[in-house]
Amino acid sequence: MARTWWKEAVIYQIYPRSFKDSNGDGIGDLRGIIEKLNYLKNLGVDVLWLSPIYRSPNDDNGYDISDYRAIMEEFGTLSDFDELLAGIHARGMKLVMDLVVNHSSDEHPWFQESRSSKDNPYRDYYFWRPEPPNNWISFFGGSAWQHDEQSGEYYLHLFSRKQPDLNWENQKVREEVYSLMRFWLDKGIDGFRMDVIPFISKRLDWPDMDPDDFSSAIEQIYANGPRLHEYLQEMNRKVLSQYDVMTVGEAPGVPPRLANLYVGEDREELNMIFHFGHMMLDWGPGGKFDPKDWSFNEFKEVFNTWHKAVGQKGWISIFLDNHDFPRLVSRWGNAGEYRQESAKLLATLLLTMRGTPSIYQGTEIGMTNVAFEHIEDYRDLETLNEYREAKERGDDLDALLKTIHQVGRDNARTPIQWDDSSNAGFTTASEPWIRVNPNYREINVKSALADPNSVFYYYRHLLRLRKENPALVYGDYECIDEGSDWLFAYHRWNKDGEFYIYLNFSSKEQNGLPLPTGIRIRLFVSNYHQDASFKDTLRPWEARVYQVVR
Ligand code: ISL
Ligand code: CA
Repeated sequence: MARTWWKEAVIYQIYPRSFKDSNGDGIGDLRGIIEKLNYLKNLGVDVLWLSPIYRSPNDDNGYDISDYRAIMEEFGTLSDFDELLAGIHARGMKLVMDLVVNHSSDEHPWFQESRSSKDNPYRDYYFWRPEPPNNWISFFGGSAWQHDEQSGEYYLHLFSRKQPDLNWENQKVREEVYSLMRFWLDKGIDGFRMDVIPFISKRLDWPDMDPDDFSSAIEQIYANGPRLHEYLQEMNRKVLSQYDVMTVGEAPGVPPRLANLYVGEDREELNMIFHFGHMMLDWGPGGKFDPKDWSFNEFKEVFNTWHKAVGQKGWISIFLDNHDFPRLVSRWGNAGEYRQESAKLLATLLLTMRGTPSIYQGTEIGMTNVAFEHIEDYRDLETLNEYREAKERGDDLDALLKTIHQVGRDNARTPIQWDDSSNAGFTTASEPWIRVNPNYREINVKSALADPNSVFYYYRHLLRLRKENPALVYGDYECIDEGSDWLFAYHRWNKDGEFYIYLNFSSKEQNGLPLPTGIRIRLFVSNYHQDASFKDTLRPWEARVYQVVR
């Protein structure tokens, strides 16, 4: 496979609203990020991906953009942005911006014009119909068609009603997008993470969905529309190919068999996608608030299947949490007794799997889910809409609150815990925009930096090892645990090196580690102090990586 910088890089995702507040208004901002650049450099990540920082009324925390060429007032100014970009580049890191162009805000001038009358020149920038042509349900609840008083028609919104879907059929819309992309690329940014990019081409025969199976509709109805690849190729030809930048498409609804249509090296579309195989494994037909059981072997199978699907032709990005999902240690590890061990085990998976890893802010110190007792403490519109609808239906609200504690997006959106002072050192304001997780006195950056055994230093160590060992980036991958219900074990190898990785996904000591025979191996990294008596036993949440001595 061709070597490229974005395959070797490690991404760090910043959710600016919750990262660091520099001016005491309770909201994270660009100058807060500037303050912490040395911290991120010290961690050893290469690419900073910022969740949206554009002007926005914040119905969906910036994923609803009203001006693609301006910075959100709360976050700062364009000159703060220039300083941030220069500071990132001066440290040898790169900056990736979020590109949210499946929809805009309803407060964007395009939509203001579009809704003003049926013959406005911007009418066709969005999808208007006299009656809803189908039964589509929006991601954030209710019909995906919203009646608009002004012109008496309905417009399409796959997300909130303040996020109308842009009409990519219209060449003018596409040119507007390419032009705003050039605006940022010409400033010197290093790429884009593309929000719900598989949704931009709509099925214009407007097929009905199965109203009881939202999860299947994502793939069959919303994603992978008829003109999608034509659009991505056009975007690549007209914009991306003119710059040395990376792209990663957020790809809910893209099944493995379609992966290389997006990321195959011969396709000239995207460099990588974030797939949702493991992230939606626990979604029942009703979506995330309708959780279903899943098995550990299904979880492993996702990685195996995706590896086979992209093979030597394409590339993916690996992530285990982000701003839309629970904290990885609460979801797949043990956030209690074995918080540090399991956080390190998950770091091992993230950084030794094949693909470009993406670390979500706070994960490097093992931050956990939060369980607010009162719905009033939640901020995410998805959570609040679900709660309101459940109340209208007369559902059990205590049960829903428990589900929110498990799956809600605000789990990942509480402020970064910088130290043990009030509000975790995130802000000097008495009230941050969302409450800090009460466990900040124990879990925070300051204490992680003071403890050589912390999750932070484990990340830093592994990030270095990954840089020094191209086999961990480009090497082939094979799962070797044969369906164990506690062990995830795999082999990574190429001409440069060879590794065996063993991960005990349980809170029990486990025997019978299938170590390779007939070759010499040495312990390369582990999340426990090593003791020879544990040779083929793994302690709770123990992770061990062996290197083959050649
Ligand atoms: O968490 C989810 C909803 O339950 C995901 O399905 C999520 O909505 C989906 O992955 C798309 O996410 C992206 O686009 C949304 C935005 O709210 C998310 O924050 C963003 O990551 C709309 O722009
Ligand atoms: Ca601020």
